[in-house]
Formats: sequence, structure tokens, C-alpha cells
Amino acid sequence: MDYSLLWLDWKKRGGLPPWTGRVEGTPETPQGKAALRELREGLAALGAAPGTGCLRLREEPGNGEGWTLTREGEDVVLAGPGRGLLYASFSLLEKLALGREVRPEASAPRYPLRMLDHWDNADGSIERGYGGNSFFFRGNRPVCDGRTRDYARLLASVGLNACCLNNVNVFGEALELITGKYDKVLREIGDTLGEYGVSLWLCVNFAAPLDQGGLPTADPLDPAVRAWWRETCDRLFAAVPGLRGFLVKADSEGRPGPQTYGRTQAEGANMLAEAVRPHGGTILWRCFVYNCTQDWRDGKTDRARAQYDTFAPLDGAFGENVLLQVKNGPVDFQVREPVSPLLLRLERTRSIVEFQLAQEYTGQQWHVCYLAPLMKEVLDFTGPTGAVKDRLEAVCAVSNTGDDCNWCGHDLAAANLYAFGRLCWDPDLGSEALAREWVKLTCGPDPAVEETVTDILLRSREVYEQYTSPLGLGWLCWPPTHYGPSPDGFEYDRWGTYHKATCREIGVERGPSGTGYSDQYGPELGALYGSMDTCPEELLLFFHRVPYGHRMKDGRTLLQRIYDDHFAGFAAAEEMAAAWDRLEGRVPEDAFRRVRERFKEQVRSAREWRDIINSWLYRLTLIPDEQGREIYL
Ligand code: GCV
Repeated sequence: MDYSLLWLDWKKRGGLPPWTGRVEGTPETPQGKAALRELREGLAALGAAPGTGCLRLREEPGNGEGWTLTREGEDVVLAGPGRGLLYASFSLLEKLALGREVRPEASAPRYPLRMLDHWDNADGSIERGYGGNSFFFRGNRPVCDGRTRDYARLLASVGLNACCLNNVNVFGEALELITGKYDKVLREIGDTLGEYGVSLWLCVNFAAPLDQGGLPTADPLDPAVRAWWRETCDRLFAAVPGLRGFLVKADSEGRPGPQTYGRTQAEGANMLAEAVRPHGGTILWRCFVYNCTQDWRDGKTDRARAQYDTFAPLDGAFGENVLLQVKNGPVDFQVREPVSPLLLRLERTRSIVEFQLAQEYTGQQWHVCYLAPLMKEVLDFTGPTGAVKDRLEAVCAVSNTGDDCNWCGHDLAAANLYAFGRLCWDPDLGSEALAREWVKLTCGPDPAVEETVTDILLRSREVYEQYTSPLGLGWLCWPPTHYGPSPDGFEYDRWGTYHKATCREIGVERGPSGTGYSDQYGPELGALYGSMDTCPEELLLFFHRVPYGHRMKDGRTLLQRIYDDHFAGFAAAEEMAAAWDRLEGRVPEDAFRRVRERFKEQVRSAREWRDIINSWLYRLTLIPDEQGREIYL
């Protein structure tokens, strides 16, 4: 095996309870059987020895995911349907591995759909992938092998239950995934994932009736198009029993969609929903719809507004088996954005929030950036319509995995995968607790390692934010790769992501006197965000065009705050790298070396960010740093 098992690499430890020596039960479902196997193998690896009592698995009928743990005399009983037993087993193994007391409890997931989206292409590359190539596609075809199974185990171990195999941008051989050509291997993948309770999803091309079906149109209201999708789904769902539905990127960044035919997003989504409905299928319809050919001279169009403006008026028009998939922020996975107002607005439409574990704009898995705090911020965000986490039906994230030996490129990026799964099961868990758990499960019980790595993880997002793009401004990165600084890179381009910096002020005004974006939050939040005086400072430059001399709450000018953040962020990156160096000999040698290499790059890049952003603003303003630190002309 040329890859690690991440947190599932159970390590021998003493002091296991006596009932762990024997596991009994005769589960009948594939998931129940997987639970039994995981427990037997996991307990043996943890060093369980024969003792008094035993661990019993009691499989109950049904397809639910909840489970209970009770004591019966000297025995411990895990009860639930097969899928529940699977989650119970991993939870128990984790507790034992962490040395925690095992107490009676009941657990059930908060969301029925907890999903990872792969942006894997059929040719084996991964769009915005930073952990190697695809392990789902090799040689321009899907593959099912031992890694598929280990991946399913990893997902199940943190409670994830769905995975979308291919990139939302569907091209090349991926167009054939629904045509019958790959039914056999898709079935194998579906079954392998299904053994671990993970359902299979595919991204489809909205224009497939035209591109693959040979029809003259893909108009969602055309009877022949509707019939084509129905027949395609009838065949596909019968051939691939693990399939649960489609994820669709339509009318987005050049992808075809209903707009071409003058139809609404609801008409497009509902047409597909009707085709998958007889098979119990669901359509995940992405809301990432905006004008990506904006003229930078056009000061009226505000990309941040686009998704709400398109979808809010359609609330209630979507079929029951449609979920609108909404990115966590209104623009695109920047290190800091406000919560998407669409997530607060939809009332009669089911929704799924989309996070991005793939660190496209957050350091590309060369920089540490622990994303649990960002995800918590979104899930816990409470507006007049309640907390986001209570309004959602489902949660998904763009996966950060690939075929690298450590799955994620950066060893510490696996913490994001772990925390994401756990938060989907229980959004009330805390970022710090999850970080600590992940460190201990991955690196063992050394307290120095736990403290150091937890501290690095918890600081990492803020540090990244400090040395890159300040106060919600975003988009100062190099356009071709989205990595490294290039403050004017996006400025005169078509993406609708502008800072409009002059010698006096910076940012786009999105309050009532500007694009009016803040009004999408309703009266209370709209007023909060809409005024520079009340807008939370960390989002000041997302919402407002601000003079450099604007006084921040602590009395510093905006410009000085930006300078300070960049100096502090770089210093913190150096500190984190030094802290990691002190762990030499305490973490496995290969992981130590890999992470040290990544830190070298992070420090190099952080210095570049600091100097380029500070110089850019100094050259614009000619206002020096109050502390006289070096800024380059
Ligand atoms: C998969 C951003 C990324 C694209 C991505 C797109 C999306 O624009 O840069 O690579 O496409 O988001 O989420 O669809």
C-alpha cells in the first residue's frame, strides 16, 4: 500500500476495557458486516486482549443512521441499523484510541446528506486538486480498487455518507459516465462505497441530450429532451444501484444550462428531478450562477449579488427532490466572506451548503489553513430567520484529496477532511476539540505534539488571512493559478472581482449607496453590514469602499492595520514553521520532512505576500509604515 490510512491507523495502546477482547454479533447488511469487521480489526490493532464481558453488535431493521451504546452487565451493546452500527463502531474505536471513557449514549446525524464533491476529471487530473491525481479515474476511465474501499472507510469513519465522483465541469470522457459505457465499473464503485454507507453521485452535463443524445436541443421543456433524460436515468439507475442522484453546474462559467433556451433555473432543475424521481434520486442544483464575462468598466454589476438575485425569486419553485447547492459565501471560497444571503433567505426550497476543503484560495495545501473555524462561522451564523445550521438539509464540500501518499498533499490538511465530516454529523462540535482529536488520532498521545499542532491549526486561517488579502477584500492572487500575490491580477479582467484601489481609498461599496448588496440580508443585518460604522471589521473591505485614513476601532488607520497584519502574518508563519521544527523526532520522520518542506514554501510565499501587498499600497498612497519597517519601493 503506497498511502497512509490517516486517522484510521489505529495504534496499540494499553488499558482497554475488558469487554473489548471479544466482539459478537451476526449483522446481515453489508454495512453491519463492515462494522463487525472494522471492530474486530480495529480492536486487535489497538491491542485488545481477552477479558470479561464482550462487545455485542445488535443490528436493527431499517435504513437509519442513528445508534445507541448501552451496558448490559459486563457487556457493551451497540445497537442500530447496519449503517448506524458502522458509525457506532468507528465512534467507539476513536474513543478507545483517544483513551476516553466509554459511556452509554445515543447518536444520530444532524443532516441526512453529508457529502464530498470531487472535481476529478476523467483524464485523472483534478481541477483545483492539491493532493495528487485522481484515485477515481486513471487512464481516462473510472477505476475501482483497494483505495476506493479505504477512501469509503475514511468517509464513514467521520460520518460522511455521499460522494460525487466527477468534476462539476463535465468534459471529455466524463461525458460518457451516463451513457452506459462505464456502467459496470460505476456499479462496482457504487457497491464498494455503499458497503460503507456512502452513496454515489455523478455530475452531468446539462446539454447531454444534445451532445450525447444527438437531439437538436437540450431545452428542458422539450418533450424529446425530457424523454431522453428519463430513459437515460431508467437505464443508469438500474445499472448502478448505488447511484443517488446528480450534481449540476448549469449556466455557470460557460457551462450549458436552461438560460440558453430562455428557461428558468427551476425549469432546468425540475426537468432533471422528474427524470430521477422514479428511482428515488435527487438533483443538487448549484447556485454558482453569475456573469463571468463582466466588463471591468461596468461599475453597476456586482457579482456578489448574482446568486441571490437569480435564485431568491424562485424560492418555492423547485421540486421536492431538488436541493439548491449554495457556496458558503456570495462570491467564491475566499479566506473571508460573509455568509451567503441566499442561505438565510430560502424558505420553501431545500438547500445544501457547499464548502471548499480543496484550498484553492487558502494556500493550495502548501500553506496550513485549518478550515473548521470558517465552517463553524457559517453554520453557527444566525440571522433573523435562524441559524444557518438549522435551515440546511445537507452539507457538502469540495474534496481536498488525491492519490498522494498522505491523500491531501499537506499532512495537516487532512485535519480539514476530518473536521468537515465530524461537523456534518454534529455542527455543534468545536474547532479546537476536533483539531485535538485529529492530532491525537493521527500522531498519537504525545502532549507536546498535541499542543503544538493544535496551536498551529487554530491560528492558521487567521495567519493566512493576515498576510494575504485583508478584511474581506479577496482576490489579490495570481489569476492563472489562484496562488501567490498579484494585487492587480484580476483588476481589469472579466470575473467581477475588483478592489478599485486608488491613492485615497480601496474596496467596492456594497452598502445602500453602492450596489445595495447589503440589502440582501434583510433590514437588521442589512443595516449592520450597510454602514461602515457597524460593519464587522473583518468584513469591512467586502462591504465598503474605505479611505486609507479610516480609523479602525483600536484607533489605527485602515492602511496601518493592513501593514501591521502583513508584518504580523509573516512573523506568525515563521513562528509556526519553527514550532513544527521543534517536533523533530516526535512525529514520524517522513511526515515531519513533508510538513517541514511545506512550511518552507509557506514562509517563502508569506514573505512575498507581505512585501508585495505592502509595497503596492505604499506606492499608491506614499504613506509610510508608522513603525518604520521596511516596505520596498
Ligand atoms: C470547478 C471557481 C474555480 C473553478 C470551479 C468553480 C466552481 O471558479 O476556480 O475551478 O470549477 O469555482 O465552483 O464551479
